[in-house]
Amino acid sequence: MNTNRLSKTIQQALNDQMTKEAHAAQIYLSYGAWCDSEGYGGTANFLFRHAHEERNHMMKILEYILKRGGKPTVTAIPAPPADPESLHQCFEKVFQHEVDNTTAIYALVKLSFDEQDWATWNFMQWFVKEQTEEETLALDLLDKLKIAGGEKADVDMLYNLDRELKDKPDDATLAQEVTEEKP
Ligand code: OFO
Repeated sequence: MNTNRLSKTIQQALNDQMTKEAHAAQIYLSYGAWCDSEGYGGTANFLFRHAHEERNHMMKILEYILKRGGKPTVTAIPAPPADPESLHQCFEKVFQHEVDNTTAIYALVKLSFDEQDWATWNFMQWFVKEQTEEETLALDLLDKLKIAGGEKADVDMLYNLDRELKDKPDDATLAQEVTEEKP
């Protein structure tokens, strides 16, 4: 009797996404290590916390495959990309990474829709919302750096920005949470 409620294609796609989340954690770890080695300890702290979040995303998918009667396969994680050359480039890479991840999440949503696997479609909605939040967070980093002067930001500006990031909340406010009283 087949007790796996996931099709082969969906299970494979979920498994690939699980590895992508582990890869994302490595990317944040690696950028965090670069930041710290360059003296941006506050930004490193923010990125290390984010690496932890990505591992949680990985665990959610692993657990989902198991709970649907499937079998996750833990594979090797690709190496993170090369170090950034500046804080500005680091934030750009973070933003681009999140956009790429959103594309992968949307592909999984579409696949589950096409297969009429509503359980997986429903599960993936959590990730759709999470990606909106993570793109907002990454855009916010770029905005803050833009105000500080972008590539031309001076040492004082970068110092203050770095300190601010140490305590930056891990969650962004989404548009649907906004009210007139709390824009
Ligand atoms: Fe950075 O997000 Fe996972 O899914």
